[in-house]
Amino acid sequence: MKTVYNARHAAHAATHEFFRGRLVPAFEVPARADYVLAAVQAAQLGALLEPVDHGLAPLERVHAPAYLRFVQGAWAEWQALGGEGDAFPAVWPVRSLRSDVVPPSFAARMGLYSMDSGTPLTSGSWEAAYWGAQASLTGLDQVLAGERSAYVLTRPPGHHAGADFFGGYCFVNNAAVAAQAALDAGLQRVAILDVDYHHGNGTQAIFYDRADVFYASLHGDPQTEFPFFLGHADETGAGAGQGFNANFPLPAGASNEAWFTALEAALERLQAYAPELLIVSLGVDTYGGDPISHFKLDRPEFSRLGQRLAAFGARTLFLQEGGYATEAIGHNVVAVLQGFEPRP
Ligand code: Q9C
Ligand code: ZN
Repeated sequence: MKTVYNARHAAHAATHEFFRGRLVPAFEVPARADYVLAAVQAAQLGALLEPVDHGLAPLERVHAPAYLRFVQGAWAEWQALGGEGDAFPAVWPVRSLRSDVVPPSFAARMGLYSMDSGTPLTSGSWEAAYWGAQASLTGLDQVLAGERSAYVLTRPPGHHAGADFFGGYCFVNNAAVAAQAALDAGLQRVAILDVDYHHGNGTQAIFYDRADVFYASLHGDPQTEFPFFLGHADETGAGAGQGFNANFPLPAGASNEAWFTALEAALERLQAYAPELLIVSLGVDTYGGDPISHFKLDRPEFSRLGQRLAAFGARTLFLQEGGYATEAIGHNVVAVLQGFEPRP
C-alpha cells in the first residue's frame, strides 16, 4: 500500500492546550506523524508519495471560502495584535447572539469560526492543514487510478472541522474534501467510516442532508465524550440525506467485543449502500493506552480491523485522524494497514 506523506505537518506545532484550568503540553504534536512514518518505513509498507498541489478549489467545495481565508490569514492577524503564544478563541456566538454579522474584530472572528478552546492555532496551522488536504486528494488520485487502497499520513486531523469552523485539533476536513472530490471525479456513492474514538461532527454535518455520502461512525458516547453536542444514535440524516447517517456511540470503557459488534453493524449499513469508494477516518485513539480516550483496542484488534475492512471489499482510502499515545500510534496504524494488505 502506498503512503502519501504530508511532510509539512510539522509546520503545525502547538506547545500547549487548555485542560482543567491549566495549560498542559499539547497532545496533537508533530512527533505523532514522525512515529507513524518510522513505523510505515520499518514495515516496508510500500512507496512514499509527496502530496500534489490541487489548489484551493477542492477545499472550497466543502468549506466556506471566508472560513478558509480566515484560517489562512489568522496567524498574521494574531501577530499584528501582539499575540505571543498560540492563538485561542475567547468568545463564541452561542444561542441568542448573532452569527449573521461578521465583526472585523479578530477575537470575534476567531470565535465565529471555531467550536472549542482546545485547538491552538499556530504559525503553521494553515500550511500543515492545506497540505494535508492536498495529501488526501493525492491519495484519492491513487485509488481512482486503480490502486486498491492508499494511506494518507498527515496531521492535524480533520474530522471535527465543519464547513466553517475549526475545533477538536482539526482545521480542514480531509475526509470531506476527499469524498467531495471523488464525487466531482464522477463517483456516485461514497462512504466514510469513522473509527476515531471521537465522533466526526464536522464530517457528519457537511454531508447530513445528502445521499451521495454515507457517514458511519463508531465513537465514545457524546453524553460523556468530546464533541458532546453531536454523535447520538438518533442522528440519521435529514431531507435527501435521511437514512444516510449512522452513529454507533459506545460507553467509555466499552469492551473490544462491543466495539467489533458495532463495527459489524456499521459495515452492514455500508454494505447495503454499496459504496464505490470507502474512506476510513483512521483515528487510533481507540487504543487502550491512549491518554485522552477510553476504549481498549490493542495491536491484535487493530490488525483485525484491517482484515475486516479488506473483507468488506471496497476501494479504500485511509486518512489519519487522532491517536495520542505518541510512541504507539505508528505500530497501531501499521497493524491496521498490514491487516488490510498483508505483506506478500
Ligand atoms: N485534554 C481528534 O481525535 N479535547 N480530536 C480533548 C483532552 C478534544 C480529539 C481534551 C479532543 C479532540 C481528531
Ligand atoms: Zn479522536
